Amino acid sequence: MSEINHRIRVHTGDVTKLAVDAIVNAANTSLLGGGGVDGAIHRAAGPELEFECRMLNGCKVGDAKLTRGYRLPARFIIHTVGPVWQGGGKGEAELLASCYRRSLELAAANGCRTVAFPAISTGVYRYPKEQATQIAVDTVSAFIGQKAVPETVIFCCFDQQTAELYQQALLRLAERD
Ligand code: AR6
Repeated sequence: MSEINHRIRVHTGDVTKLAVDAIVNAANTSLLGGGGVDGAIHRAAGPELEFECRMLNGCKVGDAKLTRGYRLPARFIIHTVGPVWQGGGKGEAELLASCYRRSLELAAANGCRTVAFPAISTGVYRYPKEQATQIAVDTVSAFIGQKAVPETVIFCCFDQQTAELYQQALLRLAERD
């Protein structure tokens, strides 16, 4: 197992429960809340979160913005906007990779040692799960391979099937390195 593999974990459960330095939100360009993990994060963080988000003037697809975590156990929330899957020919892969990179850059800039990601774009935005998992693992491993911070990245999967996809991708990564 490579050093990078030791810095990546897979967790099955609700990302709003994790006491980490930052959790990542799969938001939309308005940053004003929605369904899925975004709705769960806004409900758990409380109304102060939307107040701070209103001052951010939205977020572009592939970019990320940081807020406080309010009532969450996590100190910060990094809001990123994944691409809507449109068949794969509209730059979706590069935009999804950019979500992970920009989120990790913000985490590093704010001294976050542990960051937890949900599977961005794989719900309402319909990105095929296997492809999205590969992009998440490749982008995160390339980033942390170059940087000491974040020390640990958690892929927080809502269901066991998604967790298994991540475990398989991490196994391939370990075999490759
Ligand atoms: N913890 C961890 N993962 C979760 C949770 C949770 N509490 N809830 C859902 N997931 P989605 P998207 C998983 O739809 O595809 C919103 O309305 C879920 O099983 O939340 O990027 C936004 O406002 C799936 O694997 O995000 C946007 O409009 C993954 O999180 C839009 O949805 C992402 O599903 C973004 O769509």
